[in-house]
Amino acid sequence: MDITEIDKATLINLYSVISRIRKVQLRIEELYHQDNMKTPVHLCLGQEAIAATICENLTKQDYVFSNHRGHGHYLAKGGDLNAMIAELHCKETGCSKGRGGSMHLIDLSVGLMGSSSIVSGGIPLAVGVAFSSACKKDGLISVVFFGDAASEEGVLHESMNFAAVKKLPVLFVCENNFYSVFSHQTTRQLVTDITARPKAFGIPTYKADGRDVIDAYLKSKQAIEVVRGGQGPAFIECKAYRWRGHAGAGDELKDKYRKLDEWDEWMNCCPLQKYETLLLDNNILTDKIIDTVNSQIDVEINKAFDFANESPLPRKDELEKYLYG
Ligand SMILES: Cc1ncc(C[n+]2csc(CCOP(=O)(O)OP(=O)(O)O)c2C)c(N)n1
Ligand SMILES: [Mg+2]
Repeated sequence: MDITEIDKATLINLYSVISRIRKVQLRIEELYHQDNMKTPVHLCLGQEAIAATICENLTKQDYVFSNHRGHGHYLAKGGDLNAMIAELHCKETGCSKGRGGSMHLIDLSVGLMGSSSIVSGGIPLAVGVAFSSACKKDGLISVVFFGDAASEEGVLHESMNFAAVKKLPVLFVCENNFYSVFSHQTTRQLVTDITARPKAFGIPTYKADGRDVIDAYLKSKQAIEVVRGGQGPAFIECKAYRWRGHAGAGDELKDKYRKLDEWDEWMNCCPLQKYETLLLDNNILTDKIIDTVNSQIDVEINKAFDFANESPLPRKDELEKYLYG
C-alpha cells in the first residue's frame, strides 16, 4: 500500500474531509454543555478516516446508510454542514427538519438515505435499496456503516445471505472500535475476527487499518470495485478507536471500563496527525496549504453554529407534520 498509488487531488481532498470531520466533532464537544444542542450525540473522534476513505470512492448518487455515530458519514458523503448543526439544535432548518437530532441525519440530495439509532437498523434497508438498484440496473451501489456490535445482530446475517445469493451491489462497512457502549469485543464475541461472518456466506472480505488513510482508501477502493463490477456484495472491516465515551461530550475514562494503556496506545496514534506528516514528508501539502484549509474549515463551522442558533424551532402546531398516521 503506497501513497504513490493515489493522485494528489484525492490525497488533499481526503485531508480536508478528515480535518473537517475532526474539527466539527471537537466544536460540538466544546459547546455541548451549553445545552443548546437538544440531542444525544455520539462523536466519531478517532474514526474519521473510515467515513472519508469509503465516501471518497463513491459517487454523489451512490446510496449510504448510517448509524447512531453518523456525523462523519453525513459530512463525508457531502451533507450540508449548516443543516447538520441545525439538526443537532433541533431547528426547522435541520436536515431532518429538527425532528430527528444527531442519530437521524438524512440528505437525499447526496445519497445519504438515512441513519438509524437501532443497532443494525440500516443494514436491511441498504440491502433493499441494492435489490432495487439490481432490478433497475441503475449502476449505483449501496453502502452501510455499522459497528462491531451490529455484527452480533441476526439481521446482519440474514441480510448478508440474501445479498450474496442475489449478488446485490452492497458494501457492508464494519467500523470495529472494539466497544459496544462499555463492553469490550472480547467479552461479547468468541470469534473476534468479524470477517469470519461474511466469509461464511461467500462474501469477499477486506480488512483495513482505520488509522492509516492510505491503507483504508486503497482497501475501500478494492472492495468498492468488486461491488461496482457486479460481482455481488463485499465486506470491509475497518479498525479504529473511539476516542471519547459512547455518547455525550467529554471523556469517560473515569468509568474505568477501558484500560489506560489501551487508551494511551490508540490516542498516541492519531489518524489525522499521521496523515498530515505523511503528506508533508511527500511534499503533497505545505504548512501554508494546511493553514489555509484549516482556517476555511473554522470559518465554515462558525457560520454553521451561527446559522443553527439563528434558525427557528419547529412550530408547535407542525410537530406531527412528518408523521405517518
Ligand atoms: C437493536 C438495539 N440494541 C441495543 C441498542 C442500544 N445501543 C445503542 S448503541 C449500542 C452499541 C453499539 O455499538 P457498535 O455497534 O459497536 O457501535 P459504536 O457505538 O461502537 O460505534 C447499543 C447496544 C440499540 N440502540 N438497538
Ligand atoms: Mg463499537
